[in-house]
Parts: sequence; structure tokens; C-alpha cells
Amino acid sequence: MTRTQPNELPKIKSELNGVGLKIGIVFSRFNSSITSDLLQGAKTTLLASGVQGSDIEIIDVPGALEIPYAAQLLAKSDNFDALIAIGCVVRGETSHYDIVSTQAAEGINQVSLNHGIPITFGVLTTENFDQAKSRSGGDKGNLGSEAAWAAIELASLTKKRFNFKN
Ligand code: INI
Repeated sequence: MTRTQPNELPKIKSELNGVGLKIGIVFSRFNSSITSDLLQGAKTTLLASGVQGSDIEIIDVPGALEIPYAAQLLAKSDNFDALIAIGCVVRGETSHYDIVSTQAAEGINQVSLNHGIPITFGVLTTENFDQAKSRSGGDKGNLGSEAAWAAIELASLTKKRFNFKN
């Protein structure tokens, strides 16, 4: 196998290409005023990178705690090159912030490693709504879009460098 040197890896977004990739999105409805903007950011990025609209499947769940189970359903289907988790957990709104945010993150990683599929983390965990707003299309960018770029990068890495077919 020819090994690519680290400095040859496509770190620049404009070098990433989503043509032919199949992407699943798990969208959490909790704090939907924020998560709908994250979802929009993810979809816009996927389409701009060349992913076909018909190759994007979105399923929605009530809250971030349900994301891992739904991601597992998509992973088991073997239909996707990568998955994107979209959610928003705001500390000010819940006393069990730590449980929701930690369990969501751990569950998502567990599904990813158990099923050998990249699942990128478009789940905002913030102190308050202002922080969430600025990271869902405001002055701090859009985490949904970042998660979409990461999904394209990891799916490409899996397919091109390791020749795995999902
Ligand atoms: N789910 C979230 O996605 N974000 C939150 O901030 C949140 N709060 O505040 O509690 C939240 N809770 C719901 C949780 O994810 C489950 O949907 C619920 O417990 C039902 O299982």
C-alpha cells in the first residue's frame, strides 16, 4: 500500500469532494430553533461539496440522548459512507446538562467505533442560547457545516486511503 504523507492530506475544504458519497444525518428536535440552523448548515455544505440531495437521508429524534440509537439504525443499514449528528444541549436550560451532553457524545463515539463508520459531531454544548446562536450560523460559524466537512473528509479517507466500501 502506498502511504500518503500527512502533509498531503486534504485539510483544505476546497480540496474535499463529496461526489458519490452517501450521508445520513440524525437531527435532534430539542432546541429546534438552533438545530434547524445547524441542519441547514450541514445540508448546504454537503450539496456544495457535490453530495447529491438524493444521497442524503435525514432522520429526526426528540433529543440529543436519542441520537446514538438512531445513528445505530443508520449504521446497521450499511447504506452510508458517514453520518452526521446534529443537536444542541444548553447548560442554562437543564440540570442534567452533563448527563445529556456526555451520554450523547459517548454513545455517538461508541456507535461509530462499533460499526466502523465515521459519525461527526454537530452537537452544540453551550452555556447559554447566545453561544448556541453564534455557533449555528452566527459570528462563530456553523457547527453543522463543520460536521459536514468532517464527514466528507472522513468518508473520503475511508474510501480512498483504505479502500473500504460502505
Ligand atoms: N436534549 C437536548 O438535545 N438538549 C437539551 O438541552 C436537553 N435538555 O435540556 O434536557 C435535552 N433533553 C432531552 C433528552 O435529550 C431526551 O430527549 C429526553 O430525556 C427523553 O429521553
